[in-house]
Amino acid sequence: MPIAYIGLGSNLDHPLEQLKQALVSINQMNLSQIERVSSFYHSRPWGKLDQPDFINAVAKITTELKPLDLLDELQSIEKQQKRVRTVRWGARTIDLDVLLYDKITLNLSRLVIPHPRMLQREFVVYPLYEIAPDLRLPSGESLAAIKAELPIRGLTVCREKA
Ligand code: ROI
Repeated sequence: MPIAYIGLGSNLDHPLEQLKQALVSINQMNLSQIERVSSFYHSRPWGKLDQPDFINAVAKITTELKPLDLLDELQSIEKQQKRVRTVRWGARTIDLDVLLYDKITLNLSRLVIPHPRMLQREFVVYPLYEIAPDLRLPSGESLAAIKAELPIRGLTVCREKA
């Protein structure tokens, strides 16, 4: 079955609870199952700096949903959790990104895989490495090599477990 990695992030309205709720919903998605979840991480905002800190995590799932159907399911979870899209890179109750889907690359207006900025973001790379240290990207590049070059920028593991 295809394997996908989902990035989760929140910095509004009880971020830890937002992530936990999203994980419950992801596990209830059609034709999909969570295989692993990283620790929860506390991270500094990336992009737009004048907003609250984030909680981030990465989940590994197996899924029989095609990439765009997976995206639809994730966006409907974002909607259930009242995500409002206003400013680019602004605060959000929940953000669910398809980071990787097997070894495919995809370049559609709605969905680009691998996620185009994931390799610059310590709050994606470190949690992903925690649950998939041997991972290689579709390009063949190893995640370990990317992580070795990426500053940690104050990222810390939250004490609370998933
Ligand atoms: N910054 C952090 N630390 N974590 C995120 O999940 C996150 N998501 C975003 C922006 C606003 C770009 N910054 C972020 O979408």
